[in-house]
Amino acid sequence: MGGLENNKRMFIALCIVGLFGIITVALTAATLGTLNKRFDSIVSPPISTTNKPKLNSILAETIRIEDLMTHLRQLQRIADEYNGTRAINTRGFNETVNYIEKYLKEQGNGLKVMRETFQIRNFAIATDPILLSLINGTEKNYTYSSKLARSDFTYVTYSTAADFPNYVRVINIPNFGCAKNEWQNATDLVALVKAGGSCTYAEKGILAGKNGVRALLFYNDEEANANLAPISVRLRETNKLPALYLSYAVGQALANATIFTTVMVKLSIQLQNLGTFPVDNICADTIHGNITQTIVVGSHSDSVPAGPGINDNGSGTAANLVLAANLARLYQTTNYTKYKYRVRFCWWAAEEIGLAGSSYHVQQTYTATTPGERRTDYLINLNFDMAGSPNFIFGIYDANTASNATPPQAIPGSKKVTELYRNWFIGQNLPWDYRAFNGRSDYGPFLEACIAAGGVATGSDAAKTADQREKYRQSVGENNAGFAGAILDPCYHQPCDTLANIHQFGYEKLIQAAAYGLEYLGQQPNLLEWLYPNGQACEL
Ligand SMILES: *[C@@H]1O[C@H](CO)[C@@H](O)[C@H](O)[C@H]1NC(C)=O
Ligand SMILES: *[C@@H]1O[C@H](CO)[C@@H](O)[C@H](O)[C@H]1NC(C)=O
Ligand SMILES: *[C@@H]1O[C@H](CO)[C@@H](O)[C@H](O)[C@H]1NC(C)=O
Ligand SMILES: *[C@@H]1O[C@H](CO)[C@@H](O)[C@H](O)[C@H]1NC(C)=O
Ligand SMILES: *[C@@H]1O[C@H](CO)[C@@H](O)[C@H](O)[C@H]1NC(C)=O
Ligand SMILES: *[C@@H]1O[C@H](CO)[C@@H](O)[C@H](O)[C@H]1NC(C)=O
Ligand SMILES: *[C@@H]1O[C@H](CO)[C@@H](O)[C@H](O)[C@H]1NC(C)=O
Ligand SMILES: *[C@@H]1O[C@H](CO)[C@@H](O)[C@H](O)[C@H]1NC(C)=O
Ligand SMILES: CC(=O)N[C@H]1CO[C@H](CO)[C@@H](O)[C@@H]1O
Repeated sequence: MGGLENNKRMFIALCIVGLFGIITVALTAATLGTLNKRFDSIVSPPISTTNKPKLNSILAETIRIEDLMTHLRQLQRIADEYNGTRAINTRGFNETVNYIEKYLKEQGNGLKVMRETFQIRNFAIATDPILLSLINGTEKNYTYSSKLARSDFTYVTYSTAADFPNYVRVINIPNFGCAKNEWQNATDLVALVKAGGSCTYAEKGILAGKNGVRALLFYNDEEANANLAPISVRLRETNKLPALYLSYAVGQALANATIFTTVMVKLSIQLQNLGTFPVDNICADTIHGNITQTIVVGSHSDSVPAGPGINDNGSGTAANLVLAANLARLYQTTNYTKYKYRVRFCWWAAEEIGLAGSSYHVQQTYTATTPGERRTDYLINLNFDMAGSPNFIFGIYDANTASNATPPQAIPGSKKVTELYRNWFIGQNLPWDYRAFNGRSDYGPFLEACIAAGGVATGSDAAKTADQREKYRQSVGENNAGFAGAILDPCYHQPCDTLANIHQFGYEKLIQAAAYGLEYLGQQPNLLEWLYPNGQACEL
């Protein structure tokens, strides 16, 4: 009897669970239906209204792989013609910028195109840097060598020059130095800070600068990563602090010594004065939309010196060109409802040396007074970079992984952008993955300026897992599933980053997603309120 009773209860429970499932599915369908209906009512599509856009976005429907590849072929031609690279301070970079500008200007009057020139500092040390420590009355002079394996320490690119007349006390920064309060006792001291955590070296450098630190000593604290030698890293070109990178052994010894006693160091870093060279950002604005409520869509225009940079990040450059041209064309030739917001498409220079172009641009907005150019005139930054990786994933920047240092004002909007991209991939029956929202591309300076950000990318130097491959196989088929254990872009930062290094299916879909996101934001009735429910005010 008791058993039967239990079975009956179980049956009822199962029914309830089943019913709940059906209701959930129905609700989801209804939500999607509503979403689609809303799109149909907002836009007067150039495509027949009875044919609801398959991609859930008119702009996404205009994205064709042929157009993307046409631009990439031009970028490859430029690299081939100019010594295999499009890195800054080379002819290949200048020709890339000229190509972008010329193409945008050919799009008629729908886009207002401008160049923004700024100077980049050349960087090289003049003499071997010196590092001395004084612990318990014992002075130690550390070994420097340009061969990292033999060196106790090395210089950090874009360190400032320094020559300490006296010893300065060292403070060991707790955790990883990614949060403001970890630097609170470091004023006027030399800060010893570990690699890693949820922020970049550049972000640690910025926090250190804000707290009046005298110099930075980064150290590699991970025996496990087998790299016991010091590492070559760079800070932002705008860095204002002397900085060195210590070997595992030296870093540990200093960190341990700070626990028991006072540790002091003296350092000397001398730089060559190599002057500066000019580089240009390019931006193109839609002529429609409120200039005090701007959506910035960015990608970067330079490659690393090592290669033509067709996936990294020619694929972003080309995608941004197609988005700009197609939006301008929709505005000019169809009844597509124009967004209430201006869209500013930008191609940032010098991303590869530490986000120099986007940092410069955002820096200008802090002091600008002209309407349309002020920080508060920017509502959001969408960033598209590395979009055609051969072993691709559909990666969405996950704003839930933003570091503690990210200004809280930028978080709610960034999370909504994460969600809108995820919903699109789900709605299209496509697989997707999250990407760390670590500020390591051109959206970083926007986030730091309290501006919401987001975007999609197909991945760089991480490997595809077996589970990921299986997930992709089930939804996009064996041919598009790629390889487990292989890195997402095996040609990352290498000479083989050529036209052959593009996965055309992955690339087209990713940029269709990018277009959907832009349209979704553009069609918000009140984007400012949607992105900043708690207001845009922000202490910088
Ligand atoms: C081309 O690259 C090679 C090797 O990277 C270099 O030696 C040469 O000076 C470069 N030529 C030009 C014109 O930049
Ligand atoms: C690139 O263009 C700038 C001007 O914008 C010029 O000063 C520079 O010499 C050019 N560089 C090369 C390598 O052609
Ligand atoms: C320095 O002196 C302190 C206290 O006398 C001692 O505990 C510590 O081990 C010494 N540290 C080094 C690195 O010699
Ligand atoms: C430390 O070593 C460097 C390089 O050998 C040398 O130039 C410097 O004078 C030394 N400094 C002291 C204080 O011993
Ligand atoms: C700073 O110093 C105060 C007082 O000694 C201490 O309570 C606090 O934990 C220190 N903070 C950090 C981040 O070291
Ligand atoms: C530093 O301290 C850690 C933990 O106490 C210890 O494992 C390590 O061996 C020490 N390293 C050095 C170089 O003294
Ligand atoms: C443009 O946006 C601002 C807020 O940034 C608003 O005050 C203004 O009314 C808007 N202008 C138009 C024409 O809608
Ligand atoms: C746009 O709308 C107008 C008026 O509703 C109509 O006459 C015209 O044909 C439409 N154009 C396109 C390209 O759909
Ligand atoms: C050199 C480099 O990798 N540049 C950027 C290309 O795009 C990726 C993905 O956004 C960035 O992480 C890279 O920094």
